Amino acid sequence: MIFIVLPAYNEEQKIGRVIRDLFQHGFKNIIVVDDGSDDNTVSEAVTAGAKVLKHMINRGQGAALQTGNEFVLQNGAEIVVHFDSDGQFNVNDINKGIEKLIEENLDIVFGSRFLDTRSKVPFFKKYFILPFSRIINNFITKLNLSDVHNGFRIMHRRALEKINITQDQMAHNSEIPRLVKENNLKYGELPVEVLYFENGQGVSGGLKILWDLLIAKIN
Ligand SMILES: Nc1nc2c(ncn2[C@@H]2O[C@H](COP(=O)(O)OP(=O)(O)O)[C@@H](O)[C@H]2O)c(=O)[nH]1
Ligand SMILES: [Mg+2]
Repeated sequence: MIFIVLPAYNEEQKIGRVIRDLFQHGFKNIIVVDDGSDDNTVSEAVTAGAKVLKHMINRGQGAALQTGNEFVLQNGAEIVVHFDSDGQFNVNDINKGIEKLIEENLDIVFGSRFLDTRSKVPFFKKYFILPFSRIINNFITKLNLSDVHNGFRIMHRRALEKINITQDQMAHNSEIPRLVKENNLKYGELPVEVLYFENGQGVSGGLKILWDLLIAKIN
């Protein structure tokens, strides 16, 4: 069984369309983890037909993914896809990733916006935040990933059973690769499209990730 997990925080404008798009592409088990949104994310997700799990307070994307992972594991997932609920990813990339996972017998596939030319990554993100992050991350995790802050990933049950996310905020982006290394899991990278219609986290978000990462390392 394939599950899609969508972490969501205040995504009422976009989440309905993302869920409908996933259903139209034949995905059936769509799990939204709402993280204490104070807008209509939950009702939009329910109306679009997703199953919604809720955190009563905002705990962060990492915590939401762990909630989603535990739920799908208990419900018989063979494969789980982590996918953003703001419409920045392309649903057409999912099947390519699942095929790669199966054909190459991988435990986890990481999405990367740097492996083809579809993503028009904003300048500051492309040349400052992400390269800096990549150097630190790959040093800490001992994995060689081209895109360390990409929310698109596909995990086989084998990886789900080993990867327990304890970083509630964005530092799970380095925790997951570290656990992949520690558990000797087989990984690959998939070119994925990331659409930019706004600036996402911007500069402060990027700095916050670096901060989380350093704290995680010190702890
Ligand atoms: N559950 C949860 N999801 C979050 C949180 N912050 C962001 N997200 C979701 O994670 C995804 C990516 O977040 P976004 O802010 O767009 O990050 P970016 O695109 O990587 O800059 C979106 O689906 C958000 O709704 C959070 O605190 N909790
Ligand atoms: Mg986004």
